[in-house]
Amino acid sequence: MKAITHDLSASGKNVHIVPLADLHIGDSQADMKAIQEMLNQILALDDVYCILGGDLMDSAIASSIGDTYAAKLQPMEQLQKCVELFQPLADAGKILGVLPGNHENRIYKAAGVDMTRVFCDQLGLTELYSETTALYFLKVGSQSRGRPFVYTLYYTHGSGGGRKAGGKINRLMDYANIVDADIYVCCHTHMPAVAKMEYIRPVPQNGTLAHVEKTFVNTASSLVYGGYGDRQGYAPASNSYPVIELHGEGGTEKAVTVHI
Ligand SMILES: [Mn+2]
Repeated sequence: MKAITHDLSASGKNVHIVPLADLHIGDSQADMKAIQEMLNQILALDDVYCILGGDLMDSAIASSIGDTYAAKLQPMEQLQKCVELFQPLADAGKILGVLPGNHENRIYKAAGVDMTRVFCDQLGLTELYSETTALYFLKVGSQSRGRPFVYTLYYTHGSGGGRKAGGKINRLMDYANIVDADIYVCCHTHMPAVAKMEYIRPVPQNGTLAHVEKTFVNTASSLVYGGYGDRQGYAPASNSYPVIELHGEGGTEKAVTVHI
């Protein structure tokens, strides 16, 4: 787990984070038009950022379960396409972090080449790359006394969860056993969802109990139904990516709103 700090408080406004993952670029079912539109929006809007959570490149290789022959782009072309798509966002400081997914890891396992690391090196994002998971400290907006709010966001590509919605939510909320954070984001399950819980955090400085809220977010995929998922009997998945809004405008209480 890599700790990364970003100061996003310059505007004094609320900040929006789009957890992008599971684009599966190269797969014949990846919705390239929708991906381009999403990236254009992130680029065009102030105080909107993204974090890249893996499976950007489908990386179907000879030894993997995906359909290598139906792929629209081969692994090298997938890397080039990703660099081309994300270059403007990287240049504009819109990418807060990058993680690999199990799909890119197929190439690492087969050949020892970390495609996500190569992607980051090409975009000048090496410092923002974690080969496992990440915990982001995000400074946002301005409290009533002038200091920024600081949100903690744990981000993982994720694994497991099974096929059922309940199993995916159980897996997501289990990440609270690993680290204390305001927000937990998991990718991989292709099921956009949000859940909240309250948590009691003792404050040793004054002997009180702080009731804090934890927000759990599952992000989406860009795959339209057909191909591998159809053949394997997977249910069609929504392509609506959640947007996480971090309150930054006044008061002293942190607040997280998730729009799906
Ligand atoms: Mn995955």
